[in-house]
Amino acid sequence: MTLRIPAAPYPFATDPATLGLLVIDMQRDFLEPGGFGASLGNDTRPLRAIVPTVRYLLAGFRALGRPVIHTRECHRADLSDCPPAKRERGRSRLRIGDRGPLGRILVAGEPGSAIVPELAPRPGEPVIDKPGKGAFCRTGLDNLLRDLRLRQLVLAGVTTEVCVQSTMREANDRGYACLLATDATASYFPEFRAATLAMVTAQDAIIGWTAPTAAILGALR
Ligand code: C5J
Repeated sequence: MTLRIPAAPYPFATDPATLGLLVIDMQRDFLEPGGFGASLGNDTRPLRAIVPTVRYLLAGFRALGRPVIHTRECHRADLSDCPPAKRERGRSRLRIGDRGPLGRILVAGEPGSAIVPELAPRPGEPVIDKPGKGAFCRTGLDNLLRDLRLRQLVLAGVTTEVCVQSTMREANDRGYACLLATDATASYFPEFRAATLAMVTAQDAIIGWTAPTAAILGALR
């Protein structure tokens, strides 16, 4: 069965049996004051603002019985998977692995690395911990998607131009057709979000498609 989801730059044709939802890095470290994003001087409010929409998208996929996969950007406690070039980047006082108000920054198992409670993974939903910006880098995501027989992804999460875009590009190169939910993704920089939405859809979907959550769920229902 092929459905057409109204999307930019043209409708996204999908066989829902091959479609899953990938929610990127909706973690306290990016969304809350005291976390990694805030330590870099960012205002976290634009990221918090999309929580209800991501929740609605999650609820839609769960109700349809389609797979939902979550990611978290975080590192092992010994930082053995954090390249020095990543840890040393920037001029912030607090670095990855340092103790901040939400525990050790971007370290697995610390309070800051958790997905915000409103979007908590349900039992059985895979959670991919990733040391990089792209979710395919040094993770088992590709194998997981193959095991689940997924060939198409709806993407949501933060931040649009960093981890979401990196992951969408990696997925596209691996042969997955990607649809980014425009109102379920956010950036600390609204202009970077807008630029990303424009650049992924340019040249007749060079990286993929974009559509609002209501259009995605409306077509799938
Ligand atoms: C960043 C992310 N921005 N999840 N991570 O460092 O986009």
